[in-house]
Amino acid sequence: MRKAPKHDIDEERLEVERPKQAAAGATAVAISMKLAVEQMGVRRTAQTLLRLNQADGFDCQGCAWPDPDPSHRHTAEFCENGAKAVTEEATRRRVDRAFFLEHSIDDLRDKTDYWLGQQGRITEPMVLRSGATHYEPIAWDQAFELMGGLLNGLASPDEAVFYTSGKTSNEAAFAYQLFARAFGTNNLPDCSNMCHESTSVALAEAIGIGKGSVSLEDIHRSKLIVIAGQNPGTNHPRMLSALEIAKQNGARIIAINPLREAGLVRFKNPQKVRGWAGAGTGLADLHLPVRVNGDLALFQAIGALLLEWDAVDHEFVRDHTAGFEEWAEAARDLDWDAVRRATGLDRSEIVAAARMFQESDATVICWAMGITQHRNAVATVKEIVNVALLQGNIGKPGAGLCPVRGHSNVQGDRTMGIWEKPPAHFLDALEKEFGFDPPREHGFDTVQAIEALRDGKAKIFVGMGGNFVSAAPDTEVTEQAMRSADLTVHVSTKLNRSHVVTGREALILPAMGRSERDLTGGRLQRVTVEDSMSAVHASHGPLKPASPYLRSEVDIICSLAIATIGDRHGIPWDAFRSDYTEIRHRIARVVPGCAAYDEKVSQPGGFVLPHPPRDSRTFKTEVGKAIFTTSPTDVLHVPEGRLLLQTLRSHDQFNTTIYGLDDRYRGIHNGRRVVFVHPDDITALGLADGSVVDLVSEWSDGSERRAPEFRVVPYEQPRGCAAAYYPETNPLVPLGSTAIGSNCPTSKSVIVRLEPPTGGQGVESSDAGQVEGGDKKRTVEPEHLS
Ligand SMILES: Nc1nc2c(c(=O)[nH]1)N[C@H]1C(S)=C(S)[C@@H](COP(=O)(O)OP(=O)(O)OC[C@H]3O[C@@H](n4cnc5c(=O)[nH]c(N)nc54)[C@H](O)[C@@H]3O)O[C@H]1N2
Ligand SMILES: Nc1nc2c(c(=O)[nH]1)N[C@H]1C(S)=C(S)[C@@H](COP(=O)(O)OP(=O)(O)OC[C@H]3O[C@@H](n4cnc5c(=O)[nH]c(N)nc54)[C@H](O)[C@@H]3O)O[C@H]1N2
Ligand SMILES: [Mo]
Repeated sequence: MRKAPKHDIDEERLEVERPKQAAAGATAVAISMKLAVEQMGVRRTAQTLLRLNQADGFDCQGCAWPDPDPSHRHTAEFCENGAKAVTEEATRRRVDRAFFLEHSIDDLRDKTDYWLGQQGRITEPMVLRSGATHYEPIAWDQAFELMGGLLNGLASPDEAVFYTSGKTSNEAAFAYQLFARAFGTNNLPDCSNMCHESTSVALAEAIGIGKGSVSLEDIHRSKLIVIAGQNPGTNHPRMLSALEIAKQNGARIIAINPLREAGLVRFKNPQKVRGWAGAGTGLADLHLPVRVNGDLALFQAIGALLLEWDAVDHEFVRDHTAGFEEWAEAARDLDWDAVRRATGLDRSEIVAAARMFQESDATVICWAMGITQHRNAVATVKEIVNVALLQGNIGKPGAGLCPVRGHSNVQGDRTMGIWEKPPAHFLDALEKEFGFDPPREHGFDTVQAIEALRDGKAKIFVGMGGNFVSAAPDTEVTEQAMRSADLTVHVSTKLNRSHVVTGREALILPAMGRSERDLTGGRLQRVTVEDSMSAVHASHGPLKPASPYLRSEVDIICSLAIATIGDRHGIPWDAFRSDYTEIRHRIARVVPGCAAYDEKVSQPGGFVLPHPPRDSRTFKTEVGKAIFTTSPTDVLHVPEGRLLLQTLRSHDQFNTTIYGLDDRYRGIHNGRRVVFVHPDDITALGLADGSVVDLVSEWSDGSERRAPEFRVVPYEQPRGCAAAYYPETNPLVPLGSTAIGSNCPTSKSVIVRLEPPTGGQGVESSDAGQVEGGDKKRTVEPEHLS
């Protein structure tokens, strides 16, 4: 019997309690074990979790946080949420042909992402024929034939879009981009476009490479670790172990976050006996409750103070940077009133933080989605770089820039060429290796792909993993765009919303996951991945695949290539899928830093890719030096009676995959449709703890978007800010609202009003109800002060 809630909100069961003051500990172990044993059984649980993140095991599908070097790994080198991610994949539940016979597409469309995901692993390829009410089985060869036929029938290869989510291995990613380019397009959007794109753009411009510059060892040896816009207790729990070591070595920590997240306050290490019962390690020495979107101004202010105090590494600035004088001039002129309005912080709080920078000669700055998903995100990351450059905190032990990536191989996918804007040197290398002329014009990123589908300029969508429909902004527009495609194809492990909001025809191609033994071509295959700190290593799964009909992503891509372009360009697809070593030999010749790739990944623990700023303080920017960037201080203006909403993750989800309905550290149980609001704002808006409201976003073109029925929960944070979970809030983020320079959707700054439920989705209310300042159509534009 499949039993699951149809709606993720259960008003009667939703419970709210006080937020927690510490992360992990014994509860975390108990919870991960309970879920794992329920879905995998005892034997499979032991078999799986003990191989996780071991040098001879498989890489966790959870986050991209690095593993300690092989000699320092624990027997259980995983966290609660890693265990959940593995359980989700290694579950014994199945979605088979009987399931699809039982559930029509209309029926499935009514289910939540949570329900869909809980049904289990997909077991065989399925097709939704034009006009059909149900998915039906299809043989693999016929599926490839169908795809190949439609792809070849396009007026131009640019009418196809090849999306990637960040779990795809390096081998699969390399083969996928090669196929797309050999077919003739650079339309290779990926989840990165919604994630760390602002980081990649800013770092490439400022330091010449779009990746972070630290190793795990640097974190352990750092004197000051700054964690901005990141919630490691939930999203990168193994980072807490590294922070614990750093603390024991004397590091101090500053947390910059509108919310006081449990994982930033105190950590009880579940891998140590002491951690189960004791008080744990206190982490953050200083918490700056910055207003949402205030980080640009905050880092400008920290920089200005360091300059004023002459806490500057003059030698580094002189030898390795450009643009200092211009930046310093702006810093001296900083508008402190604007800083106060943007950050919501007192000058004394910022001074306290800047003193900690001044007193540290080895600072690491970490950041994630709280920084990258804003209109000013690229400028903010550059401001973080300015502060690091000022004190020479790059390319020295214990110091550096540490963007903490999301998906376990999102960084590797980009290294392998999953990029709609490939650099010319990469295309030249492809051309030299494979002898064809790859397309040179830039392709669509995620937002452009949605626009192209919406406008009929793209007609086929292929998703290598992921859940495009739920992850992308502006749900209604995105769903409409997908529906206007001729064909949507998803290579997936589990069912999700993207399988039920489809083009005229649709395919679900079930893939093996990373925990599974890959015997493609009759050989035991391994794959490789790259973590957030540029370390590349091999991964092979221990488990029998969920069904004998699953194929590996590499196999699926190579088979699709054969069905679509055959031996055009003479690319040996068959050899690639019979032995992935053949792909690694090509990676070695095409991808910078990957010479002798197959040999290097064979060493236990793998190898680290070159990073010129980290390795030798070399900056391959336009001017050959690291660049100080000067940006205007901006204050996001929020009209009266409105709140600035950030959309974030609960403790029980991996992106659009919902594991359960609790957000333990924030005190939420049995529900997800909650909106966290400051107690005084609740009163000021005429609402009460427990009121049910619609969230309505208002945009500069006068249009509105609505997400219905959220329960108001009082929660400590700066006045005027609010928070609610993604993906329930994705309908509120307009497609056109993206970061300047990176086109990343602004999922962390959405201006909303809260109003009594209208009882219908997308219905415009003419009544502003209890909300004050009911001038609904007011234009909302960031106020730029310079
Ligand atoms: N268990 C689990 N692990 C995951 C994921 C998951 O969903 N579940 N997702 C993976 C992925 S793809 C990613 S990208 C990462 C995401 O990891 P995070 O970036 O930690 O994810 P979010 O929940 O979006 O959290 C953003 C944090 O930024 C804060 N924040 C919001 N706005 C601002 C702001 O304006 N300024 C500052 N300073 N802070 C702000 C929020 O309060 C929150 O603490 O995690 C990865 N790991
Ligand atoms: N409002 C708002 N929107 C956001 C964000 C936010 O903070 N707020 N965050 C953004 C971010 S940071 C990201 S990274 C994106 C995430 O966007 P995506 O990466 O597209 O979404 P996921 O939810 O991670 O994808 C989950 C699906 O991947 C499939 N899958 C899982 N494992 C495998 C595998 O091994 N192989 C294959 N082939 N498929 C697999 C399963 O079918 C599962 O349903 O969402 C973005 N959207
Ligand atoms: Mo992400």
